[in-house]
Amino acid sequence: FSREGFDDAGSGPLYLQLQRRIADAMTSGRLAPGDSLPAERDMATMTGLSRVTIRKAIQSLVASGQLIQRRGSGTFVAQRVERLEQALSLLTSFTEDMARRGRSVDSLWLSRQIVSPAPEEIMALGLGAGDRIARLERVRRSDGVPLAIERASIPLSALPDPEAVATSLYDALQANGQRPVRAVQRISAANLAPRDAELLAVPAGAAGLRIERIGYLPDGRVVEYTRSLYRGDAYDFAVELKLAP
Ligand code: 16G
Repeated sequence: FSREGFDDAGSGPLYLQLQRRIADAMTSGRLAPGDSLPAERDMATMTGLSRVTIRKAIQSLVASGQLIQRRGSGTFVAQRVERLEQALSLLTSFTEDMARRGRSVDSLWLSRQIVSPAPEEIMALGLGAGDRIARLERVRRSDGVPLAIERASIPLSALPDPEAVATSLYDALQANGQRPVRAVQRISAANLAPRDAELLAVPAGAAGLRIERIGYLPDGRVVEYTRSLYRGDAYDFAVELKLAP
């Protein structure tokens, strides 16, 4: 960003001129998704505009979702995603879903621990007194774009070593002969709290889908209790309906 080209007459308010210039840089690819913008102070020096003007231009791009502001670390170009259509009737893993689409996967681990279960985990997993669980929390990404935050609770009988999960939880369960064969899933709406929005690189308060999956083994025991937050701008869930009997 330089001083050149801002004009006091004719081209509209200065903040709009700057806003247009930032938007052009995003369209042309000079500012790519995930790139950070210079600090407000530096932008003021570069452009000769006041910090108030800079802030106004940035705020309106933040409000329209084109820029993301993170406390303490600055302003970034938002990552746009193509929407993914996901069948609701198939019991697949995130890794399989993405592989089928020819997309890469990786995870940002938030935590991976053996812990004493919370009351809701004891209920969901049907555990006995003193049982411990593996709790895995990660941000699931595909082609570098964060799509979901997942918190999985697994009985230690099915996953004695949480470190055994390299990429796919279901692969690790499969290796122990403990992959779920049936699951019940619940989806509800949620506005993303600031911390979750930050992890998913969307504006705070953006629409999300809270998904809870309880996965069962052939003998009916619960092997997985997973709570996820999916980006609302990234997923369409689709299911085929049949006439009620
Ligand atoms: C999906 C499942 C999640 C499961 C994970 C395993 C939903 C809402 N969630 O993300 O319950 O734990 O797949 O994926 O579909 P992985 O084998 O790639 O770790």
